[in-house]
Amino acid sequence: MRVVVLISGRGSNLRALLQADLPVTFAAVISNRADAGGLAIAAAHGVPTQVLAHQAYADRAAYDGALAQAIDAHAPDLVVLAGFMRVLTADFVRRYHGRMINIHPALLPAFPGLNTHARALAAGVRVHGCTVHFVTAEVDAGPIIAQAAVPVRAGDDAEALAARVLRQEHRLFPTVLRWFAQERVSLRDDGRVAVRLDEDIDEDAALVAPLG
Ligand code: NHR
Ligand code: GAR
Repeated sequence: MRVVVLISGRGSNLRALLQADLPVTFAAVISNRADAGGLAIAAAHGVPTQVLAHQAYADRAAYDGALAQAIDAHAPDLVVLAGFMRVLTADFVRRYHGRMINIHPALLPAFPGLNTHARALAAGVRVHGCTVHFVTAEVDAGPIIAQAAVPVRAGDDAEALAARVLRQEHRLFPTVLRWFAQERVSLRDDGRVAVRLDEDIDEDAALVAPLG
């Protein structure tokens, strides 16, 4: 399975994917920002990198056209958004229907968009987390593949909560990518996600927070 990863920044999720020893080929890492820390991480793993600066394009459609060309040159089976910070046009999203995923730092459908951790704290939720979902035209509204939850703790600020969520992102994203490599995930025609796992299910499993 050939994978192209899109990033904008630090690249810690990219690093988690690259270090997970997955049975996939990372064909390229593409960033919309030249100063993204993730570019050096990719290079250190021998993965080709490319910068496609959005400022160089007249509008989102022009940028997304160039981005699609850059991606398609690598003939990926899957496009992975790992901290990619640009909203993508509907035409672009349609092109990769069923083969583009994103990791979002909240338990969707709660807190789509930006500044999720501060908003979760303001709302007073006791459980927060991260979501891997298929990308559709509506931002952060695509079919959910998997989620990981963490407790919100007394005294948390956005930074502390973000760090707790990020640790789970680094577990969840490689797990989901492994499922893709094993052909266990698909987006059905009715828009629902099928995940085929053979682990036993604990019917009484629950995360309760706060625990006292
Ligand atoms: N595009 C589509 N069409 N659908 C999705 O579900 C997308 C997407 C593009 C990115 C990631 C997403 C997230 O996980 C993602 C999902 C950026 C913004 C945003 O508002 C929102 C959601 C996400 C990523 N970006 C600003 C913009 O004007 C720029 C912000 C910046 O550069 O710092 O594009 O949260
Ligand atoms: C991650 O927390 C990711 O979920 C989030 O940005 C961070 C990127 O960190 N993504 C978004 O907010 C997308 N809008 P990383 O560059 O270290 O992986």
